[in-house]
Amino acid sequence: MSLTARLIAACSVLLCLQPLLAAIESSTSRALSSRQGEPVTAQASQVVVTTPREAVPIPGVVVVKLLPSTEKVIGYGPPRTASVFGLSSLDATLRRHNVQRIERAFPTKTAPPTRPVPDLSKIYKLYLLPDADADQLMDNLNRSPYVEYAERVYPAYTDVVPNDSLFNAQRHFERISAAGAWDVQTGADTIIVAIVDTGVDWDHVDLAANIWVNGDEIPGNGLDDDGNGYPDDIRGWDFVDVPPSWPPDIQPAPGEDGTVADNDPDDFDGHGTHVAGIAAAVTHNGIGVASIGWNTTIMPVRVGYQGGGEGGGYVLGL
Ligand SMILES: [Ca+2]
Ligand SMILES: [Ca+2]
Ligand SMILES: [Ca+2]
Ligand SMILES: [Ca+2]
Repeated sequence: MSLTARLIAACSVLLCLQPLLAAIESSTSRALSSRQGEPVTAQASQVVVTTPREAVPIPGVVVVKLLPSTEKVIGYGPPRTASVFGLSSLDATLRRHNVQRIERAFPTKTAPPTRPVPDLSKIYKLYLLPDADADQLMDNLNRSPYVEYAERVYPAYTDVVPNDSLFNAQRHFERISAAGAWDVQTGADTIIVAIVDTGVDWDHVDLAANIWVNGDEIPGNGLDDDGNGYPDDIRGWDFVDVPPSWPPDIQPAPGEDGTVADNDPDDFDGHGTHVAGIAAAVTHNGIGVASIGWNTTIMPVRVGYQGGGEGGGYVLGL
């Protein structure tokens, strides 16, 4: 096998290598699996989605919009304390459901608009006793020939917003509507994402709490306690083992760990740490950045290195 085939090199930045990284990720991830759970990439079928916040209508309130023809009959609205509209069949429905009060939903809109804008003057809030059957009233009103629509009122929840100090500078979350997704779920530490890259700065203050821990491995005894083929792999693995026979321009950078595979997948380049932060920096901890995965678990897998050439980084052809 030629050197070129064994070593895939030379993107100006390692971002160019993400498709390759994704392709080799699955085999590497399987190699590092443990009884704690298989590492996974963020595929939708593998993510456990929690139940969204249940939408519960506000009790005792129904909103109704009258048809324009109805208001021509009854005039433009009752006084604020009224409990009837002044139209016998409609009022009979309100009395049957013990409607206590009628108010305009938009108090300043007391007449139809003179411009071509939505007519808010025909929308009313009906207040019932809290234990009244508001759904039944809504159904009855929707069958009335005087009503355009009737509906329940639901509370509007604010989106989940993390408190990380740099969150407001992370404009990409807006573009993917992340806050809305976080209302549904914010990740889980049971989901393990293998970051197959240049390693991960695993003791970084905004990553350390989310780094995978191999609970089946006894650290520091030189043995492969969990039998997965990697001794002392307590937080991932470093596959970078560039032989000295390779050309100087694709050797690891001076001072960079890169000639012997080992159990320390630390990052000398920075790219893998950046990717890990996007996926699962510790989020809502008041510092640093937010991530998509909040408290999702990161498994550092080092297959790339900084190198001393001009390409910006190299990835091993595994
Ligand atoms: Ca092991
Ligand atoms: Ca061990
Ligand atoms: Ca290492
Ligand atoms: Ca953070």
